[in-house]
Amino acid sequence: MTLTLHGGARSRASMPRWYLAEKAIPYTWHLLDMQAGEHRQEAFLAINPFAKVPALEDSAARGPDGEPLRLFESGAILLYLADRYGQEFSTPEQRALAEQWVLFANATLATALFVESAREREFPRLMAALDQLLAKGSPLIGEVWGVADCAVNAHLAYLPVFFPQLDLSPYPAVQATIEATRARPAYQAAMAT
Ligand SMILES: N[C@@H](CCC(=O)N[C@@H](CS)C(=O)NCC(=O)O)C(=O)O
Repeated sequence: MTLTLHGGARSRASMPRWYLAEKAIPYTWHLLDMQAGEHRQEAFLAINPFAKVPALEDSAARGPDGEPLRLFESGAILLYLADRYGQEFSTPEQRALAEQWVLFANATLATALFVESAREREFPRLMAALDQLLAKGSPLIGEVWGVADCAVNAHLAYLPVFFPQLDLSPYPAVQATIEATRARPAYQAAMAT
């Protein structure tokens, strides 16, 4: 197994775990005891000096130091997996569109959800536009579920968990996407730990 994913329970590591499960990419899962501060210890700081999960090691690839490739930031990890192991991109345009959606999810959407001061202003605008885009019921790019869907739908599926009081009824396509995401066996497997 060349890939090792480091993460914590109920952490953003669930996003790359979901992608790996959907694409049946084998990997070793290293669950850090974050309650005990394992992510702040020397062994993990060598992988991510910022002490945050997820982080990925790929012993089949080399970083600039000649050591196995080490990556942090869930978005960078997702895009690397999609490129190298999901074989999602054969043109720069395909890669750019996937990057657009992963950055949208991890920066724009995440801010609208998790930064309280932005939530009131940004959330309804983003949800209304997303609802229209998702209404066609197909993946965000092309016809096959991919990294863009993983990043965006993982954030949408956080909504009922973190904000059960939010009324999503004005956004039926978002609601349907959340339900469909939660029904996927790979998603359930990724969320199980
Ligand atoms: N932008 C980063 C955020 C990573 C992040 O904040 N991870 C949290 C867990 S979900 C973490 O490691 N927190 C530990 C800490 O900050 O001490 C990503 O998407 O990977």
